[in-house]
Amino acid sequence: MYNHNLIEKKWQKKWMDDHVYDFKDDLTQPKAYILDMFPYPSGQGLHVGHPRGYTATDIFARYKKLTGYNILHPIGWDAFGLPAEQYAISTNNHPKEFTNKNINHFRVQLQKLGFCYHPNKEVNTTDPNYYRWTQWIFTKLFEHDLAEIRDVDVNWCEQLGTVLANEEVLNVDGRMVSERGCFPVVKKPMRQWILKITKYADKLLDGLNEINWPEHLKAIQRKWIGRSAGAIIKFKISEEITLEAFTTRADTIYGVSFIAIAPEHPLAKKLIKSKYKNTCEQYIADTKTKSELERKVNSKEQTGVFTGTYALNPINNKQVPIYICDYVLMNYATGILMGVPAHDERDFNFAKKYNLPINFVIEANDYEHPYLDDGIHINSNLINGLNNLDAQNKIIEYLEANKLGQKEVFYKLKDWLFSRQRYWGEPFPIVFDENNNPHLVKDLPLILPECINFKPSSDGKSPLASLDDWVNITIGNKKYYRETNTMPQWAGSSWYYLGYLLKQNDGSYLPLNSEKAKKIFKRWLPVDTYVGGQEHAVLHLLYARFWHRFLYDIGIVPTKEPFNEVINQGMILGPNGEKMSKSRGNVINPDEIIISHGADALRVYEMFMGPINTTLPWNDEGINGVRKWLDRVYRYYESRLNTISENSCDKELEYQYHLFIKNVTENIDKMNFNVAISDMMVFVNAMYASKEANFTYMHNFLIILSCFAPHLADELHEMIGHKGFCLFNAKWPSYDPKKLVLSKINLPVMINGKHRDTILINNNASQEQALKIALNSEKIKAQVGNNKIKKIIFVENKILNILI
Ligand code: ANZ
Repeated sequence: MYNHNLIEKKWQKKWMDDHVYDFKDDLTQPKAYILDMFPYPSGQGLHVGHPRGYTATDIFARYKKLTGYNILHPIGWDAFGLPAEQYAISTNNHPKEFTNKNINHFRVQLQKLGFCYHPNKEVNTTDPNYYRWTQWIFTKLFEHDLAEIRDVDVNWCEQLGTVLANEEVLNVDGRMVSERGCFPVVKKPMRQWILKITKYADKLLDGLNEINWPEHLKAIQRKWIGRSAGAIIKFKISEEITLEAFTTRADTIYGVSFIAIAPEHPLAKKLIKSKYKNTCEQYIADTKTKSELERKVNSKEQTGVFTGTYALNPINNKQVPIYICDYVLMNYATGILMGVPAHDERDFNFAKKYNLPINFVIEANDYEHPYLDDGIHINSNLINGLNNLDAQNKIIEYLEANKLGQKEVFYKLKDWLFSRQRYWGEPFPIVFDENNNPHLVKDLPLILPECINFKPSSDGKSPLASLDDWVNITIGNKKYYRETNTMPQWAGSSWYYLGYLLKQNDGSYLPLNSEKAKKIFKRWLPVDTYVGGQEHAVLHLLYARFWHRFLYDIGIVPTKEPFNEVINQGMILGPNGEKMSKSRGNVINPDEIIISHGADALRVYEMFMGPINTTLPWNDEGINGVRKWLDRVYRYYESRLNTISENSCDKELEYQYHLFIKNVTENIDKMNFNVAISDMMVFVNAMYASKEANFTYMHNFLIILSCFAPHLADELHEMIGHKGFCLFNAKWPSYDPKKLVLSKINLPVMINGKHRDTILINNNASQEQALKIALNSEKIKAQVGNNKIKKIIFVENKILNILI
């Protein structure tokens, strides 16, 4: 058994001392930007899930480097924001010192895994030199009318003492809870900063067509953006009041039997006739206690109350009753819908319950259930005989011509709620004047002030609000007060892949808007391969795409999209097949595995478990097996040290070698790392099976091994005579296709056209050689017996037919 502790420490020190992994740009080489989703440095340190994606990118980056690319493969710290702060609070620490301590711990852990991250490219979102540019991007968004302060119904989380973005709220059994910590979330009106991501909805949709992401990931983003094209139709009540309903099914307009308005709609109260006042007001009050999710999810039972008012259907001037219904959501489209029970599930349930007419306007086989599909329109004067799409177009045309409605597009995507009532985030570069108008602070960075009392409060005020000296300032002789909310965690992570490119050796950053930065972006964007967890499908990946597209629009970056290829790595479950968690007691600690089995074994095991995108349980026997294989590799080199030579007479081994290089290269290129490892295993068996110890094969095998087990590979490389050279700087071996011809082949032997045996002969063997071997076979001997051979038909490498 090799001593992994000794070997791994030795090589980590050498790589560090020799600056092996420092980033240098060589413009003569093509670039490969291989990115990991950077971690937030929690106090718990790395778990075994982290090295899965990180090992995959490490292997790929090393492979790219060995095949002649200039690689950028950086890491940094997503250190502002809720998770880091929450953890600091729960362990009674100040986020600042705590974050720095955790970063140091994470860095050491990553080094122990032998990753080739560039030490001179690390970024930290809490470094004022970094967040100066986070703030700068905000100022640009503000200048372009994409950031504004607004009264909004926010997701308020009492336990976290802050508001949350829609993307940070989960639906668990119909209840709204925070993504972090699973705490209850309620709707509450507050004055908040929002970023107008909805203005970018179409650009974000179009951009998806340009990039090489897995289809399911694109589908998640499309669904989240939720583009709905339809029409707004005007239902007149009186000269003063008209209700505007949004529909994606204008073709069903002849089937409308009621109008439904959201209980929160400002017009709702105006529609209530005195006779219905009590029931309606009670209903509106009851709705307030229901969450949006409850109203959406509870799809079986649609309820509502009649207002006593009617509206005119503009297509036929028929009177339709108006109901207040909680299944109509105020914050989607216009908050008013036209009810068509015959062709919509919810409207159907509603009509049944309140005995409203169910008028079919599309032919159906069965008139007992709503008909939702395409079909021939009936009972619809203007559009009888047309299918859905043609009917829709015709109705919209008619409505537009008569000013009764118009085409409209709505999105499920909401503007991005961008402020948090927390301490640990970037301060907004904003001051308000005496009239509460916001103004930009141009002198950046605006440093986050020291704050002893940093814990969140439940009154909705940010901890920074208590710092009177900081909050109140005088500019000229005018009084201003500062914005005291901070930015969410997603701010710093929305552009960090640009931050790496700007990071200088002296720790400073090139200005994001400089000409030099532009040149670097031109060379290095987009990110070629981005690996991370699927939990970021609609959070980070959407926000970062939005910021990037904005930076493209203002001429900062040259590409529309930031990440060309995204790969979601699967999770590693506990040995019992359940998600790893402290409470389940099934957590595997990578530090312990590094001590017991070594970092190389952990890396190879995590890649050998299965394809990178699959979720799999940890298995102790698996890591033991991998370690045994690494020992087998070590023993091979150790035992052949004295017999290594350049000679190669073993044709079988030569063939195996070229086949190995071909297969392993193709598999690494496709990121099939588990298959690449079995290619290595097969080749090690072939090396063992040969009497020869060929220097070239042994050397080139180590170059490939160095991607997976870099410490062991460098150690063995030194053992076979290369002192002081690191394989990181080697050149990927190539194979010779001419050598990919088998040295032995199986030849079928027929007697009188009937298959009798298969013999092993040399490749391209002659008829005589083949016949000689065939006639030695017991099966063939038994057939031929004493018979005279009349004729022989032989096709080289294909067949031998003996006629008797
Ligand atoms: C009439 C109709 C007839 C509809 C029919 C559907 C089928 P998506 O595709 O999700 O955008 N709707 C409109 N505003 C709403 C709101 N604020 N809350 C809840 N539902 C609302 O859905 C659009 C459809 O959802 C609209 O088209 C409307 O019902 C309803 F056979 O109008 B439809």
